[in-house]
Amino acid sequence: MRVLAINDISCVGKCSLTVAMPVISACGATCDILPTALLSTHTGGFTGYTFLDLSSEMEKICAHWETFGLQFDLICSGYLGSRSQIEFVKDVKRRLLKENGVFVVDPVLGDNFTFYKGFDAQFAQEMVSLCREADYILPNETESYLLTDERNFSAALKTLASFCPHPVITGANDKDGYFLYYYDEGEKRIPLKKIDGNFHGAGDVFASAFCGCIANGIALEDALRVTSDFCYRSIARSEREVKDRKYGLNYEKELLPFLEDLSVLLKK
Ligand code: PXL
Repeated sequence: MRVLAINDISCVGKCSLTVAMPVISACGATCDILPTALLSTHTGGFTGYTFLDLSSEMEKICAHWETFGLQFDLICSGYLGSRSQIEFVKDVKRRLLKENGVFVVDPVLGDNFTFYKGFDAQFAQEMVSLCREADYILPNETESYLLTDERNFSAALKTLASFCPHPVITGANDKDGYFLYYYDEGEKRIPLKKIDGNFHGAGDVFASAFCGCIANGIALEDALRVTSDFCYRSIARSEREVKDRKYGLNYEKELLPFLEDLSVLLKK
């Protein structure tokens, strides 16, 4: 199973590729990478970070892979630095995804009902056009709002389902609790345990573990349940162990129990 993770390298802060590579590899899949940008840290909470756009390298890297016919079973995209990169990812899907391959889009746009630095409404609209090409999309509650302009989760999910067959809203604060919403021939909701606060990088841990499950052929509901459990345990551990939350989740010691859950599903 060969996975391509398209995301940035934030050297410090445990997000994007520094999470995708260990988590997807631990699930037993090959995780190749197409880096979109190189940053000294992520943009959420650090100041003075460096940012090197890698768009021109991305084109050359893909052209080289085509010379020897490289193709992927699953492509997942995350943080994209510009509207032209979104266009390019559509092109990568057409050129490098196998015929029955799976395309997962984490529409990284923002958190706490605001855009991350450098993103705006026009960028969100471009992200909608990428979501239309995906099999699964993984917005958080802020991103579900920024993509649909809808704060009601049932309504947002319905709009997201008009973009792609399997939207997943990864954590939704509803009147009656905290839920994961997903669409699988109709609206489905899984209750989640909630730890208050903002945990940077949690979306990347979720997306990576989810892709690891899907790459192994795990059914959607099972994949969402073990992925959410892994995220919850990683957040709970981080709440205890991490003083400064911009440094990301301490997910590493929760990998083993997650892989045990995954191996039970693989024997099903
Ligand atoms: O975790 C999402 C993310 C990924 N990559 C970069 C970011 C962020 C969120 O702030 O800044 C560079």
